[in-house]
Amino acid sequence: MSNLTLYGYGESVASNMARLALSEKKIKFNYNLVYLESKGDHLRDSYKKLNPKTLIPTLLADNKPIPDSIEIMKYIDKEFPNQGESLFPPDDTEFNKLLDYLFLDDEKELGETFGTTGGGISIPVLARLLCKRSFFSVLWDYLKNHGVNKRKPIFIMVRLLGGPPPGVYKKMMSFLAKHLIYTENYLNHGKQFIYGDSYSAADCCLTALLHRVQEMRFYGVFDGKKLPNLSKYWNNISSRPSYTEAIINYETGEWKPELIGLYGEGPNDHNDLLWTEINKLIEEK
Ligand SMILES: N[C@@H](CCC(=O)N[C@@H](CS)C(=O)NCC(=O)O)C(=O)O
Repeated sequence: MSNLTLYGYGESVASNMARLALSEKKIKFNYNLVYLESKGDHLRDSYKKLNPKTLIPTLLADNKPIPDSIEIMKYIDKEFPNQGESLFPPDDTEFNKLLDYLFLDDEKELGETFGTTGGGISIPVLARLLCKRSFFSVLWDYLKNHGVNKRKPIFIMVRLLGGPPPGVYKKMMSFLAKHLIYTENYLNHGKQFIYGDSYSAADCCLTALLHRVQEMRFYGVFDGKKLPNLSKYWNNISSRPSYTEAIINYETGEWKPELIGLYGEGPNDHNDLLWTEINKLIEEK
């Protein structure tokens, strides 16, 4: 059996996807916490050697680094075929299309897919964490060390403004509304999981995304009223042991105070806008 170490961060959508997969496959691993915006641990040379894009997660398997959540899922599914859930159906174009839509694709624009929207809706918290560091250390670190060129100006701008650039978060609400409705309709198939009757890598992605929706205090999405399929799906998926094991148990605690600072005990300040967008789409149908 290989010796596995995961490099990840608690409140990270892509790390949650990989940890869910490890949990569903009942695989034990060592864990290395890499602090992102608040400290910039992922931008250090030692981590860049493992993951040249300076993104998390990375799985170290017998000293071989495997960057990217989907690659990690593929690797463990192949290495441990008879353990836990089987995450990938044999070559299936429809499944691959769904996965492309749900995973956090760092080549795509924020909002383009559900996966990248998970990053977009997180910006208010990321901004506050970045603001724990001086503007010049963020500027220097991201310009010099970040491995994805198109992310550099985004993080620097967000640090400068202390929040999302004007209009960007509003735009994220219309993307999020669109993706929630798309997923709600996809689930019209009435099956237990997003790709049918068995749990798959697509569920790892969707669970992490829906958790982020809830974490960012978008209320009413899972109350069963307007999006009944999503609510049913969420109840099912969040009651699996993997949800606690892979997501809740790994929270660093860095996000909670920032969310309270942003929204107190209430909903996201764009919650009403999200619902205006969702209602518009429901009426158009
Ligand atoms: N395609 C990658 C995306 C990974 C990714 O974007 N990770 C985020 C955290 S969820 C990250 O490392 N952000 C830090 C940064 O870009 O500086 C994957 O699925 O693993």
